[in-house]
Amino acid sequence: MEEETLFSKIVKGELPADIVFQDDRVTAFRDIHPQAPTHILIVPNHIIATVNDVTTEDEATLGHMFIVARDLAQAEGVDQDGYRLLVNCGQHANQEVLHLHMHLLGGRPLGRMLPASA
Ligand code: DGP
Repeated sequence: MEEETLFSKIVKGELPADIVFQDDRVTAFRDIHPQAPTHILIVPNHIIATVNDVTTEDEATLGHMFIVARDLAQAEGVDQDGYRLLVNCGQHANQEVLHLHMHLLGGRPLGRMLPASA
């Protein structure tokens, strides 16, 4: 059996979180260290460690994450001004939690995606 993650425990209700959406495929909850007025994490309910571990069987769930992100952006009132969807993968991206997650960030100008230096 797949090893539990912080986020799989949140999905199952075994750890507390401010859950803003949940269905049979994905769960969305507020980031514990928000970096913007809206900072929500959208995770697949089943554990996919990183983008490197995605399979074709995950396609529908990953697509669904974008639908949920769109709806949450609207619900949060950030859809018109714009927002950022971000997925970190691995060490160089500072992925902290090995359970694939999409960050939804908005509510203020977010600046450039990365500093200008390559
Ligand atoms: P990343 O660097 O992409 O792996 O981002 C992990 C995010 O997860 C980070 O912004 C902080 C957030 N986070 C870590 N632990 C918890 C937790 O227990 N609860 C919640 N709500 N967020 C967490």
